[in-house]
Amino acid sequence: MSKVALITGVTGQDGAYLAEFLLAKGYIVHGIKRRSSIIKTDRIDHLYQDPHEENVKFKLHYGDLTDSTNLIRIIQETQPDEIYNLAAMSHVKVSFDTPEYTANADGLGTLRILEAIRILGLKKKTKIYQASTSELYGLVQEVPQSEKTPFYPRSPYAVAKMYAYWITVNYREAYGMFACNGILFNHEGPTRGETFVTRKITRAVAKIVLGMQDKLYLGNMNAKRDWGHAKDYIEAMWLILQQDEPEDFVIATGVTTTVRDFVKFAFAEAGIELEFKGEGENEKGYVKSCSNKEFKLETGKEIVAVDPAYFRPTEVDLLIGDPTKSKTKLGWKPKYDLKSLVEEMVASDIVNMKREKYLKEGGYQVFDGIEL
Ligand code: NDP
Ligand code: GDR
Repeated sequence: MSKVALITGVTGQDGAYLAEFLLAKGYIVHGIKRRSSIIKTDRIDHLYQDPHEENVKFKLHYGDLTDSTNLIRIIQETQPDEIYNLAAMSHVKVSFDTPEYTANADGLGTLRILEAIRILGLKKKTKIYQASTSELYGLVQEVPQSEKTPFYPRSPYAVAKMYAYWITVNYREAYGMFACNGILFNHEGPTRGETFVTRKITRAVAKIVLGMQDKLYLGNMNAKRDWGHAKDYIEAMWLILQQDEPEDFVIATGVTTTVRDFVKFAFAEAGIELEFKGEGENEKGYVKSCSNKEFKLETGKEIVAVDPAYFRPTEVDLLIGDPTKSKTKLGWKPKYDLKSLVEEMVASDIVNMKREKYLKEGGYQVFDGIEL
């Protein structure tokens, strides 16, 4: 008998990778997606199976984490062995603009899933993975950050996720549920949302070298993040639910890098050496040399600048995770390092942007997104 998994947030970066991973393991995968005015299933289109056919292994359901009746019904219908709660308003900066919604979806949404399991009498059957985050550590208390490091959240997003973290622990302790937190540090990839900093940078590298954009505007380039690849991290989610006992795990690489260095590494992938001058709001990045044979950028050209609009009211300055527990207990080991991550993201965005440029030049309308 195939195991059954239910993924909330299946249309997101992690949800799509996880669905693919679980299908390859022989699971029947149910995903919850939100209704939207245009179809936004690009990340899972390659997994789609016509529901009219027999033996369908991947099924989508309309739903929302803010609607308990809907969650109870879907969980009752699908009777999952494993639930991966990945759905969230996941953008830290946007959470300052939509704090109440973020608390509802990211905080109470988790409670709704846990309660649904309890109401439906599934607490002995269904294991739950909660997508917790390194944002919980917020204002630096100690480095590297481990499962024992105290939390000090610095955004409405992180505060909502802190509720989700503790309600998961509480339901485990109060009702004996197999409910676990994966405290995942930043993880990226070619399908990362376009407004997270890594993808914003790799898209800009591609657009700048192809002459489609002049400059990349960023916020705080001094922030340091422990960046890994989403493909490695979704495997850890699965491993967490395959343990004998429910526990919480930090998933990280243990290496931290500034946003500025990520910018340098990304442009270097396209053969452009950058030099930064100035400080704070006046810092700028210039072309020091360009060895790329296909694209030419003139030396001294200013291609990176700071826009304070991207600063956050309260920032998380330094994240660096201690993955010792996940390495020893889960046997988890990432396959990607930062170099191979940046390489893959830049190469993918150059292909994406070449296609976009070609279509535009051919007179086709291309939805380009809005720079945020
Ligand atoms: P994404 O932003 O790419 O995906 C979020 C998903 O949640 C999307 O499918 C989105 O749907 C869905 N969603 C948002 N709000 C709701 C709602 N109210 N009801 C139902 N679905 C909703 O995030 P990631 O894939 O990067 O992250 C997955 C999870 O892991 C998130 O909870 C995130 O907070 C957490 N996390 C992520 C890390 C990272 O570095 N990527 C690190 C640590 C934690 P739609 O497509 O319709 O917008
Ligand atoms: P983060 O990711 O907030 O860590 O949350 P993001 O990529 O948005 O920011 C990382 C750091 O880069 C700085 N930064 C900018 N960020 C964005 N988005 N845009 C900019 O122009 C810019 N310039 C500088 C930020 O200030 C920050 O310090 C991600 C999300 O996936 C969360 O859901 C997840 O929980 C955490 O990672 C772990």
